[in-house]
Amino acid sequence: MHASTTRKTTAAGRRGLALLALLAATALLAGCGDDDAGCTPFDVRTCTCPDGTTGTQSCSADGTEWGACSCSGADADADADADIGPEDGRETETEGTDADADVPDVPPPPPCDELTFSYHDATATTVWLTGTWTGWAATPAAGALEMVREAGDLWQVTTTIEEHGRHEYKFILDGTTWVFDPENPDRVDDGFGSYNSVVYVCEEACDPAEFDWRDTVLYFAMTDRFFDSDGTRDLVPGASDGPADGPSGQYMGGDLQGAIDRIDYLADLGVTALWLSAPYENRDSAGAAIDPASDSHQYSGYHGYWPSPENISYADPDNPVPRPRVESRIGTEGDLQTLVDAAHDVVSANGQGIKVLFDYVMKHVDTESGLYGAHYDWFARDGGSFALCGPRDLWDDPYWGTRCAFTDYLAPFDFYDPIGTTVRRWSVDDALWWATTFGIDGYRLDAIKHVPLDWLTELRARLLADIPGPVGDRFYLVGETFSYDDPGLIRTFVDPDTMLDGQFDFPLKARLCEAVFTTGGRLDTLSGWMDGNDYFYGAGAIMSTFIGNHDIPRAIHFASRQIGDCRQGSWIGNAWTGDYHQPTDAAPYERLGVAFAILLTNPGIPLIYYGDELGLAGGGDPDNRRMMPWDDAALLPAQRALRADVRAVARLRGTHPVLGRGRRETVSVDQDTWVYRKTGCGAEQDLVVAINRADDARSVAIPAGSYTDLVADAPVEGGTRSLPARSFLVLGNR
Ligand SMILES: [Ca+2]
Ligand SMILES: [Ca+2]
Repeated sequence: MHASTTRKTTAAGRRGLALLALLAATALLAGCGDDDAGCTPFDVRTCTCPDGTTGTQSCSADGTEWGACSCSGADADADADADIGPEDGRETETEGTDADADVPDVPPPPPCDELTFSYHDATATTVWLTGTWTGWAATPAAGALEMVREAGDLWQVTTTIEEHGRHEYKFILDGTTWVFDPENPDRVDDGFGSYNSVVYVCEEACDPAEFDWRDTVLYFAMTDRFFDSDGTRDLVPGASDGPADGPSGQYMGGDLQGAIDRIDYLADLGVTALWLSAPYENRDSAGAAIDPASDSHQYSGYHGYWPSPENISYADPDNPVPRPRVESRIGTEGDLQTLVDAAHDVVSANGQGIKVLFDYVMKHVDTESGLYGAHYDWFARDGGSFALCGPRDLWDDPYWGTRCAFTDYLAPFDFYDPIGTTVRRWSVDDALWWATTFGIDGYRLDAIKHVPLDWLTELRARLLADIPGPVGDRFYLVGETFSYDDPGLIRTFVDPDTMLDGQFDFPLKARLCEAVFTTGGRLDTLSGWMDGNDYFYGAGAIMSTFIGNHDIPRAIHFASRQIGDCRQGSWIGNAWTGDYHQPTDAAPYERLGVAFAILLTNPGIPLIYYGDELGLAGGGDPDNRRMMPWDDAALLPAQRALRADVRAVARLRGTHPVLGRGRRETVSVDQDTWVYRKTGCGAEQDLVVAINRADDARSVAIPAGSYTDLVADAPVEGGTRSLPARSFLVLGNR
C-alpha cells in the first residue's frame, strides 16, 4: 500500500483510541442496566432464556426497545463449515458474545493529509524530510522538515500536507546525503541515477490497470451445486438425496468442468475473484449429522469440508508422495488446473483475469483417511477419544477450542507441541503445494478460530517466502470467524504482514440486513456504524463483506421478512422444511439489490454467494445450497432485474477504483435515504451514490453538478430528485 510506512504509526494510535472507546462503551452500557426506556439501535446484550440458559437480544432498529431473547435452542448459528448438515447444536453465536464490543465504536482516522514519515538510521546525526510540497527545500531554514530520533534508529516526523494529490519526497542525511524511502516500494526515477519516493495525499494512484485486491468482487461457487456439465452424478451410498430446488445431502452433479463452462458468465457478471469450494479428495461414504438425535439425514462430502488425504509425505515439498488427489466426484487434477487457467485467462470487468481462491480446510481430516490411519499421534484427544466441540460446548474453550472435534469422524489436528511442529509443517506444506501447483491467488481459510495462531503465522511466513511477487502484492488470505457481535475477536486474526488480510465481515452482515431489510431499519444508524467499521481492522486490512453465504438461510428470505432475525443461522427447524419458497413479488429482490449496491460501492471485497444475484431461495444448510438455476426463461422478471443491477454495479467496481480504494463521505442520511460521495482518487473520479430503502418514493438532494447515471447510462443533473421505492443511483461526473 502506498505510504504504508507512513500510516502505520497513526493506525497503531487509532487502535489505542479504539480500545478506550470500547472501554467507554462498556461503562455506558453498565450504567444503563436493564432500563427498557430506549437503547442504542442494534446493540446486543445478554438475556435469560426460558430454560434458564443465557441468550442474546438486539436493540430495535429505531432504538425504542429490546427484541426477543434469542436462545441457542432456536437459533444455533453454525461455526460454519465442518458441514455436517444443519448445524443445530453447533456453536451458538450468542455465547461468548461480548455485548460491550458489538459495535466498533472507532473514532475517525486522522485527517488524510496528516502523514507520519519514518526512517531508520543508527548513525546519522540529522535526518530531514523534503519533497515536492516544500519545493525540495534543502535545509530546515528553507522549509525541509527536521525529523526527531524517537527510539533506537527510528526517526520520525508528522506533518500536514495541504496540497492534496501526488507528491515525491526524499530524506536528507547529515545535511548532505539525499536518499529515497527504502520502506516505500512506490518510487520513480529522480533523473540523477536514484529514485524519489511517491506518496498520495488524500488520494490514491487509482489506476484501474494496476491490480488491487480492494477493487475485486468475489464470487463463491460451490462446485457440486453450481453447474453440472455432463448431466451425471456420482452418488455416495446412503446419503440423503433431494431435488435440485430443495435440500440435499447428496452429490448433485455439479463439476469442475461446469465451472469452466460458466467462467464467461462470471466475467460478464463483474466477478473478478472466484472462491472455489474445497477441491480435495473427500470421503466416499455417508456421514451422520452432528446431532443424529435431531437430524436423521445422512450427508456426503459434496461441500468438500471433509478432506481425506492419503498418508502423503512432504519430505520433498515439491514432490509429495503419493500425489495429493482432487475429489473424483467433481473432476480431475487436469480439470482443476484448466479451471484455474480459464479464470486467469478470461477478460473480466477490470480488464484482467479472474483471481482464484480455494477453500482450505486445516482443522481436521476424515478418520477414514490414510493420513489419520498412519499418524494416530497427530490428532488431539481427551484420553482415548476426540473431545466433541458441540456436545461439550467447547467452541470457545480456551484449551479445547483449538483441539476439539466437529464430529467423531473428523479427526482434529494437534497443532501443539511436542507433536505440533511436525503436524503444522505437514499442513502448511500441503497448503503450499496446492497453492503453488495450481497457481492460485488466495485462500479462504475455514474455521480459522479453531486452529492455533501459530498455524496461521507459519502459513503467512511460508507464503511470503515461497510465492514472491503475488498478484496485487499479496497472496490474499481471508478467514472465517463466525461472530456477528465480536469484531474484536475477528480482528485478532487480521494482520496482512503476519496473518490474514481480512475476514468475512459478519458484524456488517447483521447490520446491513437490519438497516435495509427490516421494517424499522435505519440507514442513518448503518451509516454511523460503518464510519467506525471502515477503519476498525487496521491499516492494510481488506475484509470481505457479504449479505449471504452457505451457512445461513438465503438472503432473499431476510429481504422478504420471512426471517426477521438478521442473526438467524441454520438449524434443523429451517433446513429440511420445504418452507422457503421463491418470493413472487418484486420488493424482496429490490431490497436485496439495495443491499448489494451498498456492498459494491463500499470498502472491502464484496462477496456474491452463488445464486444470490438471482435472489435464489432456500432455508438453512443444506437448503441454501440448491442447484444454481441456469434457465433464464424460468426466472421471474424480478430475479433478472436483480441480476442486472448486481451486474451493473459489480462491473463498475472493476473500472472505478474509487469504489474500493476511496473514502466514503456522507452527504446526507436519514432513516430511509443515504447519499454519499466516494472520493480519494482525484476529483474527476469522484462518484455519488444515492440509496432509498423505503417502500415508497423519497426525495434526495444530489450535490450540484452534471452527472451520468452509470447504471442506466443516462444524464442526471444535481438537485432534488425522487428515488423510487427500494432503489439506488450511482452517478459519475459528466
Ligand atoms: Ca456432473
Ligand atoms: Ca471422494
